Parts: sequence; C-alpha cells; structure tokens
Amino acid sequence: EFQYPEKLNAAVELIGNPAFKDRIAVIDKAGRTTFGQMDDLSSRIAAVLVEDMGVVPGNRVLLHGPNCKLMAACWLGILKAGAIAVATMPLLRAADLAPVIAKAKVTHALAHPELMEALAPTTSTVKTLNFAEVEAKAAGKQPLPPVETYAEDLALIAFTSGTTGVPKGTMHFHRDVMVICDGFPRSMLETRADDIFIGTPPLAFTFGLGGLVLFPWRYGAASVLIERYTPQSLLEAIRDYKATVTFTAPTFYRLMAQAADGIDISSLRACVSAGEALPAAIRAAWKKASGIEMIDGIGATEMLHIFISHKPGEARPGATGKPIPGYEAKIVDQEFNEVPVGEVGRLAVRGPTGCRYLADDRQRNYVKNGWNLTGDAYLKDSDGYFFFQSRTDDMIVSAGYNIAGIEVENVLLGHPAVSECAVIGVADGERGQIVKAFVVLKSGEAASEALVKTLQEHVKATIAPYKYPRAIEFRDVLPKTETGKLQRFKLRDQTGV
Ligand code: 3SK
Repeated sequence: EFQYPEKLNAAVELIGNPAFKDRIAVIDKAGRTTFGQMDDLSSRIAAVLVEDMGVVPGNRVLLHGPNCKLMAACWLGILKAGAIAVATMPLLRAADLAPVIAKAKVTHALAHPELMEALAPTTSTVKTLNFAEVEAKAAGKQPLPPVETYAEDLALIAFTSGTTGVPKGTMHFHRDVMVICDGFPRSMLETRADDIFIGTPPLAFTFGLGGLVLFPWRYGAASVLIERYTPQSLLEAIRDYKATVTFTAPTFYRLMAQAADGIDISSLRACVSAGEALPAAIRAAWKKASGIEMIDGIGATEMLHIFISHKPGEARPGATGKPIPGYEAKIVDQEFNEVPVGEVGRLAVRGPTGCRYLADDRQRNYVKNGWNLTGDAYLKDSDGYFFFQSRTDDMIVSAGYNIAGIEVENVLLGHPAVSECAVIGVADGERGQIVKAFVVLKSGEAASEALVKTLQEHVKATIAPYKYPRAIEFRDVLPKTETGKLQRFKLRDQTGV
C-alpha cells in the first residue's frame, strides 16, 4: 500500500498516463481538453518556466488564479519543471500575498491576467507572467522533458490561514500527492474513468486541488473547471455537463438544496462534503433534493486531504465516519492519554501524510509522538465512528458544562428563520462563559426581541436546556476564511473575549 518508485513526478504520473491519452481531462466553457493535450500544454509551460523565466528545480513558484484550465496546466508545468507549486486563493490581495511570498521564498509567479494587481508590489523581485502570456509563449515551445524528481522531493507548499488567522505553509512531497489520489477517491468514492467531477473549492485549497483535478485524473476521469459558481449555476452545470461527483462544503449543499427544484441533476452518483462539519439538517435537505446520501469527510491542509470519511451508504447520523485506509485516529486528553469510548477529547491522527510546517514553531503543537493534533474535539463511539464536537478552541465551558458550539449551531440552523449562524462562548461573571449566537436571518425575516425568545425556546426544546444561547445577535454576514470556514475567533475578538 502506498508504495512508489524512488523517482517520481506526480504531474507526469497524473496527466501522462498513456492509457488515458484520448480521454477528456478538463471540461470548461471553451470546450474539452484531453489528457494528451493537457500533458502537452503543461510540458510546454514547463519549457516557458525553465527557458524563459529561468526556473531551476526547487524554486518556489506562486500560482494566483481561479479554477480554470490554465491554473491546472500551470500547476502541472511547475511540477514538471521540478519546481514547487505555491497556489494561492484568488481572493487574496497584495497585503495577503506578501507574507506568503516572503515565507515560501517565492522566486517566480504565474497569475490570472485579472489578478496581476495583487503581484504588482513584488514584480521587481519575483519574475512574473500572466496566464495569457504563459499560453502565448507555450504555443511557440517544444514540450520540455519533465525534470526527474524523487518521491520525497517537495511538490507543493499549501498555505492555511486556518480558523485562527496567521498563515502557515504546509509542505507536501510528490509521493504525498499520489497517496491522496490512491486513498479517498479509491476506497470511499470508488472513482471510475467515466466520472465527471465538479465543485466549488479553489484549486489553491488542497480540498479543491484533490477533489477537482488530482482525483479524477488519477482514474482517467474528467474535471469541470469553472471560475465561479452560484448555487443555481452549479446545479445547472451539473445538469449541462452530466456531472457524476460533486465536491463542496455544507453551506453550498444547503443553498443548492433550496434551489434544486426543476433542475435535472440525476447524473449525480456521489456528493462529497468537507471543509466544515456537516449538520444533520443539511445532509437531510440534500438527500431530499438530490436523492443522494452525502459522503462526509474531515481533512486538513496539514494532512493534505481527507483522513476520516465513510463509503456511500455507510453514513451514521452526526458522525464524520472512520479513518480511511492507511490512517489511524484516536481521542486523547491534554496528557495525550486515550480517553474512554464516548468521551470528548482531542483528535489525533497518523498515516501516510502528515504535517510539516515550513519554518514554523507551531509544528511542535501540531505533531506529538508522531500523531497529528488537528485542533478538533471529537468523540469515538463503540463501533469506531468519529463524531465532531467542536474546534478545540471553540469549546464553551458554562457553569461547569462543556458545550460544543456546533451542536447549538445545528439546532439553530434547523429553525426556519435562520440562514446561517455561529456560536461562541463569551465571558460572564456568574457562569464563567455564556453561549452567544450570531445569527443571519433568511430573507424576509426581521430581527426582533420576540424572535430572540423564539430561537432560545427552540434550542431549549431540542437539546439540553443549559445549552441555549443566553445572548443572540443578528448579523448580515459572518466572518469566513476564503474557503468558507467560519472564523469564530473574529467574533470572539469583536466581542472582546
Ligand atoms: O476538511 C478540510 O478542511 C480539508 C482541508 C484540506 C483538504 C481537505 C479537506 C477536506
């Protein structure tokens, strides 16, 4: 299992498989591109990097673009040139990119023409081309024979701002790229060559990189790459391209479930949800709208991709699943002792991928005794299913009770007036902390004292009454990362707790 030759280039493995040469690798609004054509284009891009930009093996090349064919081709070209891909979210601006460029010692950059402004302050030190220039230059090149790399050479550095704000670079090898392709998409998704993958996560987020391009390509399947979706346009794209597998986050499934009426999405066979815990209400809403039982999963940029999940049909309500083949997981206390079945503790994981921060002392907090501590509080049941409770820094302790904010969030989300919500603990003289909910209402609903009371009663009637939010604040939007994760720490900062 997960054995690879000493010499390995993940880009060559994924796009250069002669058996897939004439199959479709990428579908976009401009048409269809075969594996053979993507292989050729990415080898020409590698030639541009090496011959025109002076890239040498080991250079770190920043990629800044939305999900599109050229973003994917440039990623492959960078690996074929023996360089290291540092993909960044399209929403990031110059001030966000500066620490990434400095930390990763980026020497070269490729960016979408409309996003070049974000790189303007660094073009004197970072050699930069836009995707249109890359494409024009590539047309005049001979494909570069791929640089020979080793399985344990760095292939990518993925930055995570996480839910705490300060970006960290996570380093992953060529073999790690193959490991994730040979894990989840084989054992859980049972990917087939006739699959068509579609979804929303950016390729700069390893959830999207794996789910939208690497996984389908490993099995000769196709990837639909479109720059931006609304819930409505993703449903239409599923219908138009007859997509079979979706990757997106719970919130997007919830919005798609509300908009799915009358759109034929019967081509779908599997829907993967990750990036955030999956509330039972959303699982049920999507099942009703699409007929499909979602595949839930938890991953981490530090682990490269998903490590706990379940097969279709093996979902257990409220559970994320079990460790996928190759990975082990356990629940530990502060002293790193395993806690009894059914008790909440810190999730520890180990397997063929793991955390290697680039020059960051936080490595010692994340990896202990060879286990990765993801910052999630979980419990394991007697059948070995893992149940998400909260982020470890999101656990609320009120009058001696441990309250997982997510449980309260899930109950509030089940109320018809609530569109989104986030729950945190705020300091309270009497109880230590109290539960506070920030609520975004559905359109047409109005904030009022009466609604506060109604929502409080709804929580009290659904779960243990001590968990009800003693404070509720209505907001128009909630703070989120570029990948859509709630940033509860920002609410805590704003509230001064
Ligand atoms: O669950 C996540 O946040 C995640 C992160 C990186 C890669 C994959 C996933 C699902």
